[in-house]
Amino acid sequence: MEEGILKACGRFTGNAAIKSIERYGEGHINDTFLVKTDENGEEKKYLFQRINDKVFKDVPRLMNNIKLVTDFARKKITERGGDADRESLTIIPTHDGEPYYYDGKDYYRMYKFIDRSITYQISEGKETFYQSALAFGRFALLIADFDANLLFESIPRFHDTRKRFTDLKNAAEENSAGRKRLCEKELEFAFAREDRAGIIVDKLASGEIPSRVTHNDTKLNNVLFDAESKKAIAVIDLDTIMAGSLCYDFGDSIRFGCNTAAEDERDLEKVNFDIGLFEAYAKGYLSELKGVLKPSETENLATGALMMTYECGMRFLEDFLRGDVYFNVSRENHNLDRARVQFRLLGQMEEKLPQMKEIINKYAG
Ligand code: ADP
Ligand code: GN1
Ligand code: MG
Repeated sequence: MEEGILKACGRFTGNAAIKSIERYGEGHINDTFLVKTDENGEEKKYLFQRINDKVFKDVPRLMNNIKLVTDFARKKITERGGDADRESLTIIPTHDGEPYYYDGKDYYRMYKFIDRSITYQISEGKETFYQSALAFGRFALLIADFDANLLFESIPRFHDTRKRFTDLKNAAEENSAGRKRLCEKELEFAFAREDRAGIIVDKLASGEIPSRVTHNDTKLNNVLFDAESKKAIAVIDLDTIMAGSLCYDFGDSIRFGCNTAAEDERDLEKVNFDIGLFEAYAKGYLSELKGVLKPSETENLATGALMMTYECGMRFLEDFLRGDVYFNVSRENHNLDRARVQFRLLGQMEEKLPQMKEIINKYAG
C-alpha cells in the first residue's frame, strides 16, 4: 500500500495496529479501502477513503455537510428505535477530532464499516430493487426536515441538465483528447434532444417542482443490504446531499436499476430497460412517499428517469471527450461504453414513457 495512504490511515486508527488496507467497492469517484486493525487482539474494520478533490473542490465544507447530515440522521434513527451504527454512515474523526485529514496533498476520511453488508451492481430481481426503493424513500423522509440552508453546494449545478448539455457541446468543440471522431453517433443522439434538457430544471427554477434536501446519487450501489436477510439497511455516499428534486432521485435509481445489464456493458443487446423492475421501484418508493409528494412531483417522476439517464449519458460522453478526467475508468473507451448504455436505455424509456406514467399513477393513488 502507498506510504501516504498508510500514514493517513494512522491519523484515524491511532495506536491500533493496521493489519491490512485493501481496495473496496465499485464507486466511480473516491478511492475506497477496507481497513482491518488489531485492537487488543480484536479485529476491527473501517471504511477509509481518499476523497476525490478534483470533483469535490472544497472538502472541508463537504465534510461539514456530511457531519451535519449524519448527526441529524443518526439522532432520528436512534429516536425511532433503530441502530444508527448500522443504518447510517458514521464519521470516525482523526485523533485531533477532525472529520477529515489533509496531508498537504490528499484528503482522507474514515467511516464505521457497516459489516455483513453487500451492494449490488445490477438489480438481481425485483425484490432487491424494491428494497432499495424503500430505503431511498425512507431516506428522503428522514432528511426531509433538515434545513437546506445549512448545506454547502458540494458540486455546483450538479443536476442542471441544461448545463450538462452545454458542457458536452463545449467538450465536443474543444475535442481536447482527440476522441470526437470516435463518438459522432453518440453526440448526434445527445444533441438531438437539446430541447428536452430543461424540462425538470425549469420547473424547479419556477417553483412548480419543490426544491427539497435530496441525495442526488441514488444508484443501487449506494445502498447497503444485509448480507443475510438481503434487506436494505443503509443509504450511503452522502457527498452530494444538496437542495434538489425527488424526481431526479427517483430517476437516478431507475436509470441504474432498471437496466438488465451492467452500467458499463459492452454488448448493447444485453442492455434493456425492464419495465417490471420499474414497477417494483415505483411501488416501493411511492408506498413511502405518496403522502408527501406534490402532484407536480408525482407527474414528473417518470420524466425524471429519462432526464437522469440523458444527463448521465452526457456526463460519461463529456468525460470520454475530455480524456477521462472525472469518473474512475479501468479500460479503454470505458466512458464511451457507459454513455452508449445510457443512450440505449434512454431510447427505450422514451418509447415506454406512457406506460411508466401509468404505473406511477397506479401506485400514487
Ligand atoms: P464513491 O463516491 O466512489 O461511489 P462510496 O462512498 O459510494 O464511493 O463507496 C464506494 C463503495 O464502498 C460503496 O458502493 C460500498 O460498496 C462501500 N461502502 C461505502 N461506505 C461503506 C460503509 N460505511 N460500510 C461498508 N461499505 C461501504
Ligand atoms: C458517480 O460516486 P458514485 O459512483 O456513487 C457520480 C454520479 C453518477 C454515477 C454513475 C459525485 O456515482 O453522479 O450518476 O457515478 N457521482 C458524482 O454511475 O459525480
Ligand atoms: Mg457511490
